[in-house]
Parts: sequence; C-alpha cells; structure tokens
Amino acid sequence: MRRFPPNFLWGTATAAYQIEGAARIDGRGPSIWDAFSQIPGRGDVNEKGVAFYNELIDCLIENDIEPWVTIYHWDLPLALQMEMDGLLNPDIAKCFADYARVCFDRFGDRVRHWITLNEPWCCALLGHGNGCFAPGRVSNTEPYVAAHNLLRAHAYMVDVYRREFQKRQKGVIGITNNCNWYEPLTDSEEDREAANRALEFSLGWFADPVYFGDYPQSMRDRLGSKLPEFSAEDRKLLRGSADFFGLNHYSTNLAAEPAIATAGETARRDRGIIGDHDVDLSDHPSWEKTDMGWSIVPWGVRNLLQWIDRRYEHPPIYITENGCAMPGEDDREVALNDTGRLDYLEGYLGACHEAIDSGVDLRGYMCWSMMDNFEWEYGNSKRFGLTWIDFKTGERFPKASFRWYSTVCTNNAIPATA
Ligand code: PNW
Repeated sequence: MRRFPPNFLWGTATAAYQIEGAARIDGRGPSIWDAFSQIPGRGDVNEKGVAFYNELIDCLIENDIEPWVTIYHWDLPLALQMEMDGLLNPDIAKCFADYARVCFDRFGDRVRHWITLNEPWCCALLGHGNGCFAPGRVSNTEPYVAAHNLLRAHAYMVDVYRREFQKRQKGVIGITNNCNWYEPLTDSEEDREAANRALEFSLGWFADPVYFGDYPQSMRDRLGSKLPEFSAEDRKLLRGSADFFGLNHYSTNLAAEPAIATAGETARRDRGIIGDHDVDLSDHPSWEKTDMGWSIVPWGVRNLLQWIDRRYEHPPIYITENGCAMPGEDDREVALNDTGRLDYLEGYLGACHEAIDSGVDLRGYMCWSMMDNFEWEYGNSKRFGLTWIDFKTGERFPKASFRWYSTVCTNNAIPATA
C-alpha cells in the first residue's frame, strides 16, 4: 500500500456553471459562457434566412412596393463580437464585404436600392462610447476605431457591388447617417463655429470620408492620434462611395461655444467622448418634446438639408427615417387618436417641401415607423408607429397618422389642413 500523509484531504470538485443549471431563474443574470455556448459554429449561408427574405421581397413587389434594403442595422452576429471584437477589429470590413456579396447575389435581381449601413454614429458612439447600445462598451477612444472600421466596411461593400453586380443589376447603393440639426445659440462667430463643429463631429465624421475621402479638418485638429488614418487604398475606395445621401433626422439642439473652453484641458477631458467636439448643447425652453425627450423643431430638417446640399455639392438625398414616439401610447385609445404625431409629420414634411423649393435635391421620404416596435434600450416602451401594435398578440391597429400619411403618399402632397 502506498499511504498518503495523515490528515491528507480528499474530496471531489465541481464548478457552479458546469453543474448548477437554473441559468434563467431566480434573478440570475447571464454570464459570458451563457452567450458563448449559444453561438453555433460560423460558416455557411443560412438558406432558411435567404428563403424568408426572398418571400418578403417577392411579396412587396407583388404589392407594388419597392424594397429598399439596409444591409446592416446593428445586429452584428455575436460570434463576430466574441471571437474578433466586432467593429474594433479591422478585419471586420472583409466580413461585411462577404456578407454583402451574398445579399447582392441572392436578392439583387429584385432589389434596386441598397443602404450599406444604418446610422454608424449610433454603433460607434452609443455602442462603444457611452455604452447605451450593444455591445455596451464605454470608452473615449473605441468609438473612433469602430467608426473607422464601419466606414471601411461601407467602402468594401460598395466596391463589391460596383465591381461584381451594379452593371448587371442596375441598382444604386448608399449609406444612411443620422444627425440632429445644430442651431447656433446666438449669432456670434463663436457659436456659429461651434454649431458647425457639432455637425462635423456627427454627420461630417461619416459623410466627409464618403464624399471627400477623409475626416473633417476640425476632427483631425482636435483629436490628433485618437482619430485613425485611412490608408491610401481605403481613401480611394471611400471617396465617391455613395450614389445617394441617406439621412435619418429626428430633432434639433442649440449649440454654443462652451464656457468650459476657458477652464482648460482637464475640465474638457472630464466630459469624455461627448465633450470631444467642445460644444455646449441645449434645448430652447419653448420647444415641445417627444416621448424620447427629443425637441420638435420642424425647421431644423430644412436647415440640415440645406447644409448637406451645400457641403456635399448637391447630392440626391433620401430621408430614410423621420418620426416620433409620443407619450401615453401604451393606451390604445390615446394612440389611435395621435394628433401629436400628425402635427409632427405635417411640420417636418412642410419643412422638407421648403427645402425642395430652395433647390435641395430631396428625392424621397420614409416615415419611422410603419409600426410600433422594439425600441432598443427602451424595449417596447416607446412607440414610433403609424400602426399601434398589441405586443401580446401582434395585432395591428392603424393610428390617425396612418390614414393621414396614406393620403399624403397617394396624393403626393400635404393636405391643406390637417
Ligand atoms: C434610429 N440619437 O435610432 C434607428 O435607426 C431606429 O432603429 C430607431 O428605432 C429610431 O431611430 C428611433 O430611435 C436612433 O441619439 C437612435 O440621436 C438614437 C439617436 C438617433 C436615432
């Protein structure tokens, strides 16, 4: 016998995650292994997914509705986040190109309008800056890296379309960016510059590379090495990489040169990523707000459209989102009589009409949204729909704004009185 020392300890070993189960009860939050073990091995195209979208596209066309397809609206496969750090990895641009090629190949015989990315600003800043969107990262530098790779991804997708599909399929391709209008708080030179800088740090961040091949000078000056640089090849692919300007617009802020500018570099840094542009943002007390807390300022869209028209030399523009969530709409009766939304849409469409009158090449408008939906970090609590949804049954009920907007679409005109 080979004896062990006296008092030698004997036992068996387990680990909580490996044996306990009860992963979803009694308030246990998910762990990284819950997510990781759900991820199927990556690989082939999911034919069931292709079949679903084939059916959807065919059904739209049968009903005389032209599909406009957004290739990426924020739902990055978890595998790409976990295995390669998602948008932070430069190689992600190639993944986007491969994915887009499948979309063009399978759907491009019927789809004539492609939008590569929806609102990369949200993925970069909300997803990697203040962490309120997935993947929930908080950083002062990562937003610039994520944005950079998204722009490269956009350029690669457009390159695939133009080289391999566009001639045959005869469609167009662009990108959609979101932006508020920033109105100078006062007429001073400083406030006007601050407002312009806010526009450059939000819309110019993504549109300048697409139209001019590089970031705005104001960003390069202020961010220095925090802002990545495009390679000569990327620059070439980016410049001119949109056949149209997609715009999502919801609200307006006042912009002013911050008092903090005189308080020195430390105070400025303390404001984090949002402070990088060094602009004080506020709302006019007279502005009414939506349920998101976003100010209702119809003329803001006219000014923004005119700014885009000037800066990017008269591009064809499509508004691909505009609309509002209104309070109290969990109550169906309140929602069905949504005069607030109707006023919002009438105001914003009126301002779009003014922009067209002033020479802006605005070619289309899409209302956000067709129906109440899952409003990201707010869950189902914010209702943007023209249609009220019973979230328990999925039943749909058209709101008053739905009927009003159908008349606008049918007549191609805003009615004289709402
Ligand atoms: C857009 N912001 O998101 C999205 O494209 C939609 O999916 C979303 O439902 C809709 O607008 C309403 O929110 C945005 O902070 C999210 O300015 C945030 C902002 C703008 C648009």
